[in-house]
Amino acid sequence: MKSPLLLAAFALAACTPAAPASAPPPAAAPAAKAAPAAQPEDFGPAQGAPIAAVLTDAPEVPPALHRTAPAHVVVDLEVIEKVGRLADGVEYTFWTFGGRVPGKFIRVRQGDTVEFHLKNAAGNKMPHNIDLHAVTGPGGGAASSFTAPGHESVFTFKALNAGLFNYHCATAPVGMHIANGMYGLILVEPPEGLPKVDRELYVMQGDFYTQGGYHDRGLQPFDMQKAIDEKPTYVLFNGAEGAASGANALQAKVGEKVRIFAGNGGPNLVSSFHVIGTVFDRVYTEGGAHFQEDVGTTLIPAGGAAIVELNARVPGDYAIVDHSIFRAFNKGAMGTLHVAGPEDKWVYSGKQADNVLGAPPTELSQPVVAAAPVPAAPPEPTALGKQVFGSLCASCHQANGQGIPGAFPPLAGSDFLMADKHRAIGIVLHGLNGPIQVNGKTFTNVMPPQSQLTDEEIASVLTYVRSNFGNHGDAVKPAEVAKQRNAKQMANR
Ligand code: HEC
Ligand SMILES: [Cu+2]
Repeated sequence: MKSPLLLAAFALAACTPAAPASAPPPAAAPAAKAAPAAQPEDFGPAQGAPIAAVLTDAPEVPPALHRTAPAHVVVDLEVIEKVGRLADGVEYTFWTFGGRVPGKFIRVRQGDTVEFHLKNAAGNKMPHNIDLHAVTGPGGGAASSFTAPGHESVFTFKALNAGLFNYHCATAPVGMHIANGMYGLILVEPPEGLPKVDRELYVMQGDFYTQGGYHDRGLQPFDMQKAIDEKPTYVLFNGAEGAASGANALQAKVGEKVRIFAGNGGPNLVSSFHVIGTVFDRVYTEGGAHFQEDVGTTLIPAGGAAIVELNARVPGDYAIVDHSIFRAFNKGAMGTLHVAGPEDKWVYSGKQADNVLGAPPTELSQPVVAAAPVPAAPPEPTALGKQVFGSLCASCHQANGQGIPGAFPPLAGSDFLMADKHRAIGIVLHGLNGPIQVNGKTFTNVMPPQSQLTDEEIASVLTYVRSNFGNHGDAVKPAEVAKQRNAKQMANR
């Protein structure tokens, strides 16, 4: 007996104009084949003359389409291999879709017929292709777009699914092509478009693998082993350190609804995408059709994307980070959203007080007025002292000993440090629990003891800080450190 489903399919096929005149038996005509016109993703034929797609470099986004019918859209994208800035003093040979990293932003409408022209510039050394995650077809287009330098490949696809999609080169070694910057985003708008916002921005993260270390200068070659080990030297927004901060910061105004198309090219890392000091009112997770609301940090997979929206309400600089946070502070994954406009104290007050808490004043809290004695010839800072300072003290007291107001007192020009050599030894050995006065400013923080250092290390680092950063003090000897260490140990017996 025939199943009711097959019978229904047969009946449908019989009354569809596209069906063959002599209908084959139901078993040979599965439902999907029988009624192509009834597929929900068929948006009808392209209307009007072909349209050239507007392509933009980050952080610009092509304007919303506002089209009411599918069109035949032509995308012209050229691969360019070129040396560019990775960080200050650091250069890299990027392979790009359109001359920059990330690649050009492409915007089409669901149902569009997209005629894709991939050009590989004549001066390039490598063949390239493109895999667009918005494409339904082998390799996402890669199977039809392998292109030698000086050539152009053409293929056409129907944008069946709406969403924000990653695209990338998929030529072997694929990871290397992506690591060199070959990725970008394509937005397929739903027919009704995305809800209106005041501003749209394009940000894309990528991890980079250089043979030198972070900030090692010069032209840095790609390091395949680091890439295989997934140990990037840099994690960057928009292809270079500072490409989305400082003079390149993303701009918005108070009162605006801001939409960020956030991609992650990888090749390896997934991104813990966050904009410090904001909440995403909406996140179209993974760039898909549905949104989640009220999100702090969203995960963007390598080869993925997310659409995030926020209301700019309070002026200021908002750091855009990969909240896998060492990447932000030590590998470059830091951008800025600058919001300009009037304050809204109702939403955020700014600092209202700085109150002193804690223990009653100790002897250390007495202001030190005596100036440091100036010896005739300050000792040469030893290499050891400089090294201990750089690897330990500088993390709190800062690279040039300038400190951080309200948190870490300065060692540079510090009256407190210079007034008493033996007290300084005691501070490094046993730590310090304020309040103290340094150059007229009160500090009420805690410095942990650094007694893991040897007598020689403590003597060297104190000699170093007491004879650098504008200080002119005499040397500290290891025997002086040993004496205090032993005295404390005796006292503790
Ligand atoms: C974890 C952070 C931290 C590290 C690491 C650290 N310090 Fe401090 N240091 C502090 C803080 C905080 C204070 C102030 C404590 C207070 O408010 O009472 C301080 C105070 C001092 C002072 C006295 C105040 C002044 O500015 O003269 C000296 C001297 C000093 N540190 C030297 C060092 C040296 C040398 C090292 C490296 C061996 C070092 N510190 C490492 C946090 C640190
Ligand atoms: Cu490539």
